[in-house]
Amino acid sequence: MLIQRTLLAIGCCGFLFTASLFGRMQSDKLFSVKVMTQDRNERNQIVNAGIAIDKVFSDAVGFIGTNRDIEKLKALGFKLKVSDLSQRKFDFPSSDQSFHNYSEVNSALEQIVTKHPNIASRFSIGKSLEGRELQGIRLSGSKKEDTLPTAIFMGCHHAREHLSVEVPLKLAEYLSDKYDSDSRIKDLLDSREVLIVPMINPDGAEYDISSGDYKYWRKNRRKNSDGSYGVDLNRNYAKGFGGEGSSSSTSSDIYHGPSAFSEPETQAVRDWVKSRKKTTVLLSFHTFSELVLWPFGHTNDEVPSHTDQLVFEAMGKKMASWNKYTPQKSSDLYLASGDTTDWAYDELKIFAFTFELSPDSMFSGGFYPGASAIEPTFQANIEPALYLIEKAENPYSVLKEQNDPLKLIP
Ligand code: 0X9
Ligand code: ZN
Repeated sequence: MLIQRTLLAIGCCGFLFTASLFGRMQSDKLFSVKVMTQDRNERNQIVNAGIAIDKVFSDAVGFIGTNRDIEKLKALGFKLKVSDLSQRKFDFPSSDQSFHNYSEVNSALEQIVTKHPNIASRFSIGKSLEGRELQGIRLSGSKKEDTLPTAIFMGCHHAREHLSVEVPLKLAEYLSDKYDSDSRIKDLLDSREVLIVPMINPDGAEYDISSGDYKYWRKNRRKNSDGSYGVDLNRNYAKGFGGEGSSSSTSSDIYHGPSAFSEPETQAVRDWVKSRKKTTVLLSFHTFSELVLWPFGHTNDEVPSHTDQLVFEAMGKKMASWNKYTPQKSSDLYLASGDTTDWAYDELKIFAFTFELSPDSMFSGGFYPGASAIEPTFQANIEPALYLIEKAENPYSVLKEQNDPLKLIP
């Protein structure tokens, strides 16, 4: 079967990765790798080898990895196309300055509160491993906590996914700026709580930009027992912990950590989300690939409630009709165990989604698409976000609307 795989004819220059990785140890050298795959089973074989897939194509997957990853996949019989990232210098477009680092995120949140003290307040859900406050913003016309239906938005579980910080941050600015002038937003915020934590993994995000070059860093900055660094926060939640699509190898980009919720960042999310008892919907922003994903991701099984499955599908497809992303059940992409949304749904019955934001592929900038991607990506996701906030009142109402011919008219 492997012999039938054809090598994709792509020249190295076809890759648009722009990373200067001088100073890395030889063993750390990074490669962009395209692996020819025929189906989901083969994609799952790859994640089970400890690889963090970045992009799924119809006939291949792409990832950033080391020589060890490449050798593992070769031993499994996969055909690969490898491009050495160290040959490429990262070109710093001045426009990348408009991405927010950790302290800029906090200043931006503070500015919103200063501008809109009537509806906005800051909060912290806890501290990162290196002691950074995991800061968030609460937006609501009501001062009373935990009385109104609540929608939660999070960004940046993965360090290098900087666009996933910008979109929830812009959402906070948008909602607060429009409150006085836009009756739809005013009505929504007067009848809901919106909680936004744009940077769940500040240690990783800061590390990724710490040398002036992007480091393609994904995990947090846990020093593991063998001296390697990082736990994949999106493999560290409890549901399906340690299962398919996660790795027990500390050096893997999808290392799940020593136990479920071993990391302060995921503990903070767990305790905070659990404490917000009126939460019905949640959206965790990631990049990239332009996908709308819903549980389960750790198993090919459907969620146990058929009604909930229909709600996930209806909401996911509706949101995808606006941002034009591909809607699908997470496990149809590839299996990944221990992610935020499987836990939030399983434990708390929250309708929890993952968005893989723009760009659509590594050929259009991958994790580092440049700041020109911020505004269009945000614009594409305003309507999905407002829809989610609206449906926080009663997610099950989407089933009725689906059958209501009047609501089918856009
Ligand atoms: O693998 C992940 O954690 C997410 N993709 S990313 O490229 N941002 O790392 C997807 C998580 C949910 N997906 C699946 N269970 N397949
Ligand atoms: Zn991610």
